[in-house]
Amino acid sequence: MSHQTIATTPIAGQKPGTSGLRKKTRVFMGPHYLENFVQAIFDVVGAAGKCFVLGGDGRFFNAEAAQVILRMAAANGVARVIVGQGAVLSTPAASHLIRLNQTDGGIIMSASHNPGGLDEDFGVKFNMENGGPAPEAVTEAMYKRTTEIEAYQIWQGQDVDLGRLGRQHLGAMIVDVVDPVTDYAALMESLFDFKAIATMFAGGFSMRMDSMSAVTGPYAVEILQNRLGAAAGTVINAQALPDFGGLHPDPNPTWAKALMDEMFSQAAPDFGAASDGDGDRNMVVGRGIYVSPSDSLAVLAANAHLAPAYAGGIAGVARSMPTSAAADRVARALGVESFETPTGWKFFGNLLDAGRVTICGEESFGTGSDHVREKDGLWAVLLWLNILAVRKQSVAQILAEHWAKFGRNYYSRHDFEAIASDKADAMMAALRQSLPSLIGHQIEGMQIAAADDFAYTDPVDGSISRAQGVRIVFADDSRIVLRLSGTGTQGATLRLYLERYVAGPEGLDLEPQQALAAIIRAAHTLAGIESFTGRQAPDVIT
Ligand code: VG1
Ligand code: CO
Repeated sequence: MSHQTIATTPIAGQKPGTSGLRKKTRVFMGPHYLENFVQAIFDVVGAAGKCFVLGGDGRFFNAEAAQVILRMAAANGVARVIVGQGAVLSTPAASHLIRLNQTDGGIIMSASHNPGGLDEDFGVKFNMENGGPAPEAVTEAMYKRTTEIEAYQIWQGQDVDLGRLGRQHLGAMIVDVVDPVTDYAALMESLFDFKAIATMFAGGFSMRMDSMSAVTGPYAVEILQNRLGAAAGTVINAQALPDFGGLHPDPNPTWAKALMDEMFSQAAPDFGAASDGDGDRNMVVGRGIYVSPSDSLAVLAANAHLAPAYAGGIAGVARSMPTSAAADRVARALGVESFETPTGWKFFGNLLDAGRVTICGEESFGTGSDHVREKDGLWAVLLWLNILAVRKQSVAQILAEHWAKFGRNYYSRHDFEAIASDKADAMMAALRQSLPSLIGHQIEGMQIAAADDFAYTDPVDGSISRAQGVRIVFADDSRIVLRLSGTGTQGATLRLYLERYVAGPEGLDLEPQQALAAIIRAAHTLAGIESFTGRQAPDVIT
């Protein structure tokens, strides 16, 4: 083994997006690419004497990248790294290990819901000592460092045996290989009433969990089948594959279509769920009824007190700006604070650390709480199960009662994928320019009451994040939001978010696309989607 200082030059474009640096796998495998970024991480957060967690979602190049990161950590003077066996950790499990072991942070290898494989995507992100994604100021500093990097440190020599549990050494650095599931499963058991859920399963309650050939397979099998007694075969696509079986590990009605079909069939189980590549997202489906993520957040907030961990009530609720306002109505009814943050889990960290909120969520199938500092797919599934076990009602009944009490926020997101970046940028620029003139404007029989580009001032540290998405709000609180994705690796993805509130008691059972039809038309007209991008219809509707 020898310590080497390798000369390098900056590589353009190593700018982390909504959730870390994501690129094509071949780009990450290119000369110095991974090394430059990892050195930039160590240069910004420090390495000497520190302790980090390391793991990833098991996608193609995960294990090789882990060896490089470990050899660089050793050469940079890191004292100890806690690695998931096989270099695998779900994102929430990694967040938990950082907190449990009070480490100085962690490196997570994942491109989450993006497909995996040699010709697909890879990603790396850094989480802080609170377990949460690095805030913008830190990721900006990492990016800046990549633009001036001249060398990186690495040990040449042997690999760590990541299949073997227990302690090893790499030079002077300790490497502790841990089971990826054990600590996480224990955390879940400490939060929820496993006895009540197990009793429900024992009573014949049926469930289908689609792990989408991604990281949650072993977690879901251990927790749902082994600990809670759900029938064998409850978890499908339970084996994590490096290319996710060639599918999109994105838990939404489009990519989890087999699950949707089963849940809407004659033989549907009582409850269905799916999770994404790195295990932080969840989709929840009842027998014959889909739960929109925004509604799921609201229902979880309204019912969290039914689970032991939240029996004392919740401090507050936070949602990302494009997420529907359904959760705000729950917060108001509970008499707790609610917050609207930019897209991306990193914006929830300060609010969670400060104890201002307990439950957070995003419209993109992400919900979580103060138990970790990431969204957590299985956590959401277990909270739903806990609620179902206590209320002894179906998902459909719970939603119907929720809407009857709070009204319904009809909601949908339309994604237009792989648009030429210059066209998407031109569309957003023109839209931003037109905002002041839109206020008071009539369209589709509705009046525009407000139009702006969302800027967020963090209530805890005062940091400001601008240009987080265009909001067009109508007089009846209906809403159009447009922003460009920060997780894609090819061209631009336009996300169009649509929302309309109906107070009830009439009109609570419409089909969402129909309920939103006028708002969808208005969005196309106001943004000129077709004239700028050539697209008439979205690629994915959720
Ligand atoms: C998307 C979602 C966002 C989520 C992010 C990371 O970002 O919209 O809500 O936090 O993915 O999720 P964007 O910039 O593409 O809209 V994950 O599960 O991919 O880490
Ligand atoms: Co994810």
